[in-house]
Amino acid sequence: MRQRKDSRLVRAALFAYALAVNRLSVFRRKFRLRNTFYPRILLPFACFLAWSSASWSASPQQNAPEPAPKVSRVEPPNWWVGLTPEVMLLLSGHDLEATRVSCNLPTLRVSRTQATAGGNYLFVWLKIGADTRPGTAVCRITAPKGTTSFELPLAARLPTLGKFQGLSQDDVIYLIMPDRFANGDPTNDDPAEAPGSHDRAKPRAYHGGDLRGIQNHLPYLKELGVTTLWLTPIVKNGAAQNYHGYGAVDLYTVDPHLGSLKDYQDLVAAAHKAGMKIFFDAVPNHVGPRHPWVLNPPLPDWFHGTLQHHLDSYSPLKDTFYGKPGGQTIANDPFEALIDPHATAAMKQNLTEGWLFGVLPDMNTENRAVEEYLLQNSIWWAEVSGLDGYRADTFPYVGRKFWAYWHAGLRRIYPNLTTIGEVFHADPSVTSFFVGGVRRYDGIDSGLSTVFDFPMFFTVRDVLLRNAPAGRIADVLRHDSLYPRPDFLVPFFANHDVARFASAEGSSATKLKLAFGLTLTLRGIPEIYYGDEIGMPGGGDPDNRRDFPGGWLGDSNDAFTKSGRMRDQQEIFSYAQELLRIRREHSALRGGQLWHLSSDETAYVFLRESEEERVAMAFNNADRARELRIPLNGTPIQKAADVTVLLGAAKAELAGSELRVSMPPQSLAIFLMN
Ligand SMILES: [Ca+2]
Ligand SMILES: [Ca+2]
Repeated sequence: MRQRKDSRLVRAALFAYALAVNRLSVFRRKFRLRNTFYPRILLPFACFLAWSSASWSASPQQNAPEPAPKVSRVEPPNWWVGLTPEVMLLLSGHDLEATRVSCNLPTLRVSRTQATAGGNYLFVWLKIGADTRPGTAVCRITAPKGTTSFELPLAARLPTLGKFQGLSQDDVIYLIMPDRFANGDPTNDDPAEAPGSHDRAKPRAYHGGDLRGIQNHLPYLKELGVTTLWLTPIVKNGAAQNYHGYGAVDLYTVDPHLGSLKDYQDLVAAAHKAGMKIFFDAVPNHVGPRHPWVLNPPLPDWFHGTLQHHLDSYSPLKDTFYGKPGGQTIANDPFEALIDPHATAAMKQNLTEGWLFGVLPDMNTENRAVEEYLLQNSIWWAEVSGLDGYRADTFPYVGRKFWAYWHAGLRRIYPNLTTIGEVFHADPSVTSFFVGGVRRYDGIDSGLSTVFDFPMFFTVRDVLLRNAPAGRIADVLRHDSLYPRPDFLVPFFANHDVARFASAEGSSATKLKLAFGLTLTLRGIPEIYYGDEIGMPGGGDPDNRRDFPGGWLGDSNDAFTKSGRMRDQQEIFSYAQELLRIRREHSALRGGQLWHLSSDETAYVFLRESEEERVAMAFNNADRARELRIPLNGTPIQKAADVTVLLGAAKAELAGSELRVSMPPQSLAIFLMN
């Protein structure tokens, strides 16, 4: 299962690019490890995790349990009437070999139970009759060693108006890592249950940012002009270094460093009040290595494999399999086999059933109870908070039947919810395959609303930082025909898994502005990574997750306010703000059809056309001024009589059937065409 390391080392050595844009989040950090130091570091690291997880979870079981059934936990902890006809409860405890479970409300019916793991778990499927009234059900468990009971609060649904909104092309997403944005509540910095986890001097420790901090700065985000906040996972994580949220130990609790469930509910409500939306980062592929399930799974096949015996996620396919000698795949996982109708199960299994990086316990999403658990968990977070959509982590690593089931279950209740999948790949034929709205060769429609536009991400960075031909932008865009809804794609130039744009080799303030300009005018619903609007620096993970200046009491630089921003921060901020204002004021830049006008080695010019207006965007990547002559015959603006510059230092005029644009070096301009 680890035979791939040599070829990956070769790939890493040959393709510095893969390391320059390396995808280094919690998992992505391990990706780099596997490319460079895998045998030396990752293996001992995995052993350490296994050991620490073992010592952490096993200790409570060393005491012999009392000889009577006991319920220590109920998941979900509460539910709603009028939401679903049935709820599957997962009870944890001991001696739960129930012979009978019954609840005190006559409209609740226990349809089935299943005790597992020697009585450590009990599944209870509870039918909720249509005439059930809100209240707390008390359910009694009869087992061979005695009886016990548990409670299940069943609430009425709150009004749904203004919740579960989903996205439209009017939206702009802003990605926040809550631990690194703003500290709104210093009392939760170092929770008693995770002593010593807080240390701002350590890049992989918790820094104290929290949900309250985000809520406090909604006015700043509103002033910038973004509409939707995607927060990296807020569920409880189990290790001091899991500030990023991708190592869950409890899928029903807010991480205590970030605040309480009430804080999350307050944040969503405050965002909605401010006309903004909140996205939740869902991670059904895996939990953290310290999740108690790892040593004591609710079912023998709760995970794909066990801690001792599992596949890792590395594809057995060599790059040459698809004729890419030397590993032409760049900084992404080899998802090609997953979209290939001719690939055997063996060629796909590591990706969908392997433990990510050989470490992260992979949920057996083919198991019906696991499916149900994960869907209910997502319904619970939506219902309890009113959130507006899900970002779906590591999308290709999860079986497609699961995604179809998950989406169908969510959409039955929340038809407008938008979901955005992470498919970290440069090839649009790969990314588009995972989007829903169409049945693929396997007969499955994943249900996914859209994906992040990773092909455009790679291209924008290549063009701006490495002077790749500007025409490559048009080359990505021509593949839009592969997507059911290309107008819903999410273009971006940075996220929490890659080095900050401002610190990438070849970058400059000018290039950063160009990255904003392209991302905010191309089709789709753009995403901005927190701090890029003030040109925050940072290398790979975790350096790309520095604290937002001004988010902590005593920060000498407060970039949340105009007076506190340094001159270079303000320069980028006002440029991004201006672009967002222009986008807000011009329907063509949000939902308009995109037409190529001209494209070559260093320039790309395109038009956005809505019913109301036509807006042209010209981009010159050359380090010299350029005069562009763009023929307009046969374009939607062939009868244009007037051109007005909305943004940029370019000059434009109409001459006969031509648009003549003179552009300064490395510049971008937006024109209104009438
Ligand atoms: Ca805090
Ligand atoms: Ca998986």
